[in-house]
Amino acid sequence: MSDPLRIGIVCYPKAGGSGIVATELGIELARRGHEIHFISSARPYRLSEMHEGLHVHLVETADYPLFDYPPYTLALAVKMHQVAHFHNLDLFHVHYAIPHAASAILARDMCKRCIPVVTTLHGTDITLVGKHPSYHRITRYCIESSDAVTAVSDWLTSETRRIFETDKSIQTIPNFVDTECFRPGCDMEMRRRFAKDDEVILLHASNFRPVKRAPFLLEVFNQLKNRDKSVLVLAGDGPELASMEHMVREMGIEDRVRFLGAWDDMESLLPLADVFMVPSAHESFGLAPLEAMSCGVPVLVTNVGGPNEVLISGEGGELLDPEDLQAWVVACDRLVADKKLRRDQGEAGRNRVLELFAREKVVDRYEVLFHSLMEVNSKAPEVVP
Ligand code: GMT
Repeated sequence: MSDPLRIGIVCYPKAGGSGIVATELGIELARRGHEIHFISSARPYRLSEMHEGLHVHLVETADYPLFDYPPYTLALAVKMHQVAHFHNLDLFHVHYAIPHAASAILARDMCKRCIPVVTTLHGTDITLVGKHPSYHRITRYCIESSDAVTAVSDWLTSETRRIFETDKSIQTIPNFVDTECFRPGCDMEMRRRFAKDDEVILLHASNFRPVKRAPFLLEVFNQLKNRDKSVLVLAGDGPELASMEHMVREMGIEDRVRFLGAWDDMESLLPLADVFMVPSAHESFGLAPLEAMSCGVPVLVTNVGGPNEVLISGEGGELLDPEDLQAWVVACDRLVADKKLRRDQGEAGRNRVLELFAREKVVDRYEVLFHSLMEVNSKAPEVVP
């Protein structure tokens, strides 16, 4: 084993991809003997059990009548500084640029020793929030001031360079999945809670934000030739859900669409599905389809962004133009009608995940990066307080 490190990981605690990746990374690093300190506003979702070497530090914001909003970014910087001081951290690894990278840079400046900051860009921190005029300059500053920057796909790396006109070195390290946890194997008893044995389950899971374009799936479903042989299952919670319930009633397809709400146990739900669908306007990576592929479920995914690096059309599913309704209807009908095609695509997808996105291989790359920063740091002059 390489030298154990003490790492402060900052992430959003909610059920979003960036928080999931940060948490799974921390768990695996702790398993490898590193000491991991999660610093967040709440216990990270997916951190369901504690393992040796894992610690959680909650950020507390103090409110005051003068504040319109309590300044979380500052409270986070202070907590990071405290954790670095009391636990002698070697580095900070922050997930999602805003505001985590800004807090990390402040915390690094407050520390008497030099603690490298690794910023991992996940997607909307660049493509939606980071490019907003209110955050553009600070996001660029944070990217350029980080000691190392990673992005979850080559597409996100080049979008970052384009949007921020920066030539900062950005290393692509893709997302990963625990292929033992996310594996094929359908629990028929559980499946019967959603569909009859001869019905096909089409599944979508997301945070139902506009970028996911989940309402489009209702249009696809409504036009399927094989609609009466299938059930559309929608897992997750978010801003577009209420209007989708209304659309379902308008379309008269209530008996074929199941809304599950927020769903924690994705590794049990995904293997029940026959097809997994994500028609987003863009995805920097697409962690949910990766987890579906790992479960041997064929996916239909947007062809805008990182999914082009995760999937090859015909090997695990299809990449589709998110605006092309007919293409989605045809691709979906084809899979609904053909069980063998679903099985072949599912197997090909699982093999691709095992080859390229298995947790062990990807976490090795983070470990190499962290150790390279330690080497650079050991050669840096002492910072005088
Ligand atoms: O925007 C979201 O849907 C959530 C966001 C997150 O950070 O929680 O997801 C982004 O990061 C994921 C993990 O790296 C990626 O798999 C998603 O593709 C990405 N979302 C988008 O780019 C829309």
